[in-house]
Amino acid sequence: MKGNKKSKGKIIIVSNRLPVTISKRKDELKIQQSPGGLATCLRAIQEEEKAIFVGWPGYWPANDKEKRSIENELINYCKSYPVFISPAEIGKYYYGFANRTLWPLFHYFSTYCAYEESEWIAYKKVNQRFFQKVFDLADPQDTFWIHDYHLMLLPALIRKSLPQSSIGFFLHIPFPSSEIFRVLPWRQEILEGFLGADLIGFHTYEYAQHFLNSVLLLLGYEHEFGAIQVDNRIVKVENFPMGIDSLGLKSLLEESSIQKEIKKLEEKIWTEKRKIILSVDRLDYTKGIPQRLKGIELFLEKKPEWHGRFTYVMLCVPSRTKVKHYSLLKEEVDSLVGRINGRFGMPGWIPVHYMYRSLPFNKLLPLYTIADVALVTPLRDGMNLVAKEYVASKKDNRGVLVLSETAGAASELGEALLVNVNNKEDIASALTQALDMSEEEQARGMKLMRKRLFEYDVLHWARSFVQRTKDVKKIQSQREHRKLNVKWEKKLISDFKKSKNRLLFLDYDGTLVSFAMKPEQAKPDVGLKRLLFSLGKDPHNTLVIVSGRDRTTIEHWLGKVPCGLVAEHGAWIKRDPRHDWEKQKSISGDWKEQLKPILKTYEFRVPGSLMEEKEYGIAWHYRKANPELGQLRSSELFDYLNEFLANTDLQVMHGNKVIEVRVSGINKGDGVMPWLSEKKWDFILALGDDWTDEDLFKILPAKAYSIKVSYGPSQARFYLESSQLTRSLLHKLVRIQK
Ligand code: GDG
Repeated sequence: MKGNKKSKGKIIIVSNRLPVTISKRKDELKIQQSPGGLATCLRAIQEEEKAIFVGWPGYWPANDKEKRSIENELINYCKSYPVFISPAEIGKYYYGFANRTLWPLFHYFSTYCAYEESEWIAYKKVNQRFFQKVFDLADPQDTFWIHDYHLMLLPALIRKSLPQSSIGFFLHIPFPSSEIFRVLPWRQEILEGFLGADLIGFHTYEYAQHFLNSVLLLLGYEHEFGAIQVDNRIVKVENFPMGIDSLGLKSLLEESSIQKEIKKLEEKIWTEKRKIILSVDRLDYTKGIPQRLKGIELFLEKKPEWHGRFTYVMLCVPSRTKVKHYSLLKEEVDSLVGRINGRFGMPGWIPVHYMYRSLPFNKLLPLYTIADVALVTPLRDGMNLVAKEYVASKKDNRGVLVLSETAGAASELGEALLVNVNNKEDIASALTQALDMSEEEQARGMKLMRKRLFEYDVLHWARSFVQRTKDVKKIQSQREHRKLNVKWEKKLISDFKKSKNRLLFLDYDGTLVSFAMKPEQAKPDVGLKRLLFSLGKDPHNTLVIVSGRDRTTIEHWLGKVPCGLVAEHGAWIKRDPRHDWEKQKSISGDWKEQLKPILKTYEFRVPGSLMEEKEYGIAWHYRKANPELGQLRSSELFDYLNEFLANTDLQVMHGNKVIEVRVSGINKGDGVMPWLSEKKWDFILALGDDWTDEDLFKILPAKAYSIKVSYGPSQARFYLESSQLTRSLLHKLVRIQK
């Protein structure tokens, strides 16, 4: 890593492919623009100042000299830093794991997936190689923007070595439902890879939800409005629908060579008097090409009046030809085209004009412009930029887009004719509707879609993503300031040392012990008891354990420790081991009988969850339940109970994997009052991890050391990351006493 601390920070854009590709012809190296949606986007944001690119240049140099010359050339030509990957590695990492495992799985083609250990190893190795490259290039202020499914391990690799860095990750393909994702043997590593980022972006809200569900189901992390707490960081998950370079496309359309090409095509159409239907895709099984052809075939069967009156121009760009399913698809498409043209073609007319090649964009654009209908019918597609480019090219607002409802673009282009690609009737009738549509109706839809595309173009997309990544980092660093760091810990210890009247409030679960699957499993170990004894017996200390547990359990576990006890969140207090329990408020427990059947129903509906009855409260724990179901049902129960108990003296709390009902006015703040008001203390320490501890934190004097034992919003002055760190802090205090 470079040490240039003065740098204001650049954006390091990392993707599998660089926006340019190197090739060698007749001993001469050529630099060309890379094909594909991502490359289109990268070129558009190249103008963003201080952005550099890291990626594979698509070429393996013959020797070191050639390697160096490529490196220099790419840096000077387009601020691109190549990561060289050998042909053998490309076979396993790119054609293998990325395109034989991740691509089909994420597009719901799970039966096409190969699960090859050696390909996974290659994937890890290449991600590591990318890491090394970005590590060498990075300055402390830089922002990383990592793209797509080839590099899902990279965020965590960067996070591990550069913990303070600002990292955004964007997935260009769909994120599948957790039921699909969970079949991946390396699902955990992949999710952990993602979570190295500060911001994780998807094209649609649905993909983001699928991701959040997988994280919950497989790693157990809940989220709040798309924010996941990972160790001491917040990771935000949001949707950023990618736009296209609408303005670039508009100005390209005005170029005279393009206008000439458009005119030429229009004259041909005018002579032939045929409507043009267009499709443009990589030849990929996700693009629904055979399904679309079957839809066309049905249309031809049902609508003889259209025979000879349209041409379907089908541009298929060769893609991943080394992967078996792609060559099989090619055979299927060839044969379907042959069958349709054979069945319906006539002298002077063939219905499907099939081009299996790539076209330069200046040839593609005139095709968009003259097409009456665009057929964009993927079975699954992250976004689909062709649909957007088609609409953006329609300056005169003429034309109809037929769009698959399973393309990410469908959530933004609702005015298109949306179809279910698996239903050929649907495609055929959308085609009829499109070809018959009046110009007024075409214009109505086009205008709305175009307005959106010009407002939310690719630069808007890129800028908002990068800005959001930086924002998340800012939130992180604001929270970071509250950490009980070495400096503050020293101050706490020295204040402790100087003081003679110390009051120590310690929550139990999550603060002194980690959470256990069942509430009764979290009993104190010998080490903890010893630690509490040492703290409690010092005459300068008044130690109070402040718990939500029932008084019998807490007394059974800690009754002999020289300390005060608060049970059931303040319903009961015990001044010291010699005193009896005192009731804080006179309350009847009759209401519990009414609530028990409700909580029992939830216990039954959510396997693994359990109801716990306390003397003055009742709780439903779901730590052991399926995380997704637990989260869902707990929100449902929480809402239900709040409504049910409105205008009563009861309150509902949503704690850490628990919903609890108790009498209002009983809380940890009130529970500790007898100690707090007893005398003037010269040192107060309060440690707690949960929502219920907030009542305690907020009544403490400003100088008290209130510490939340987890990262998240709190009234506490400081936070610590774990119960282990709590214990280590307490051990330091005990050592001072000696
Ligand atoms: C991935 C996701 C997501 C196509 N043929 C030619 C050509 N193209 C250009 C188009 C368009 C791009 O390629 C295709 O973009 P897509 O979005 O349709 O598809 P993917 O490449 O699979 O991209 C996709 C995208 O990432 C962005 O996030 O939308 O869902 O799969 O720009 O114009 N360009 C040229 N000649 C061609 O023959 N020059």
